[in-house]
Amino acid sequence: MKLTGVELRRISMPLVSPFRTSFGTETTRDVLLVRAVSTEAEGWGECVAMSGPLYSSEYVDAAADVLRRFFVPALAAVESAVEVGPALSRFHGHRMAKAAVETAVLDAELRAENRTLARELGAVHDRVPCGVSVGIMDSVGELLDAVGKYLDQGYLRIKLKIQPGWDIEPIRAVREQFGDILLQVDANTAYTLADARHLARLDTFNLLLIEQPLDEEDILGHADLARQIDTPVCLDESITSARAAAAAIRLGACAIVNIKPGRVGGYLEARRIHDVCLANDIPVWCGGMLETGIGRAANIALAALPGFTLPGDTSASDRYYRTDITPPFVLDDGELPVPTSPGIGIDPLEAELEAVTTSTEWLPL
Ligand code: OSB
Ligand code: MG
Repeated sequence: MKLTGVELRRISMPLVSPFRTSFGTETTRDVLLVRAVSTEAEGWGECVAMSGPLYSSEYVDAAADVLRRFFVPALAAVESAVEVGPALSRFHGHRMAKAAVETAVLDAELRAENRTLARELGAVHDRVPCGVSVGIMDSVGELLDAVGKYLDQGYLRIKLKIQPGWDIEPIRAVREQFGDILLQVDANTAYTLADARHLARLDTFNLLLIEQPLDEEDILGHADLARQIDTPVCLDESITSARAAAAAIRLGACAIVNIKPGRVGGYLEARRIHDVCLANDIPVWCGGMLETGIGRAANIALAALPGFTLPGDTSASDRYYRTDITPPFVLDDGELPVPTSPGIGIDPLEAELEAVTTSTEWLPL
């Protein structure tokens, strides 16, 4: 496969409702899409970087810049997706940008060979169970309304965003109102080890896990915390590679791992993390970054691998967007179907894509 160029496309996607976390509130997703064009096929990748460096150090303008100036020009001799990582390995960091372009090349390659991403990665299911991530709200009443609506829609697991001042009370209220549902929480690094005794108060709520309570670099802190609380600790932000996952597991910093392909540099590294976790009996689940249908399709393929034993943040399109840029993913009995067409298995809808596009840039190779 010979790459002829890469298109960077920025789109602006209003969310159906503001999504509030401990690091900020998102009302419109500013997404960078990457389209890799080869002599035989073209492929898509979605960059998960957000508008500001709040979830991680990456942000969407930086991703576009590093792709334009460094990554795309370095791909001139690349003939396969497995060559993208090595071609970019001298550049530090920027895993979200790397993931987007590697995914676009992988999608193009798989389409050219008429193979699906799910099969390529080693998927063993044709449907995946879905959870939903519920943001911080202004009141507990508002939260209960939101959770009730999602449960009515069939979501199999609820994740509550928490932060100091929004933890015990909303969790207790959800448990009291909805009983024995699968329930977990995500702090996005909002606590410190000094909060260990406070976080031990969550033990009584029988949560599936607490996600990333401490700073992303604080692996030892998570290991210490894990010894002081009964709720299983899950890492998100800290897991930047298979090597980081192996270290966190060895140190006892996590009992469960959230795998986000964008955060770790792509689907090939995501599969390596899955393999490391499976070999260590560490359950994994597929996280999300409020993706459009492009990123969602690929995430669902990954979530169909055997180690993904917990429902993911792989919600239906209408949880995020009134109109998606692809045919929507629709929840069926709490599950989404794994795409069966070649590559990521879905194509953008031309009119919908044009309607939300704010800029495009063609980078010839
Ligand atoms: O920490 O998992 C997170 C969204 C944006 C950034 C970080 C996170 C999230 C979510 C929502 O929790 C996941 C989704 O539904 O896509
Ligand atoms: Mg998280």
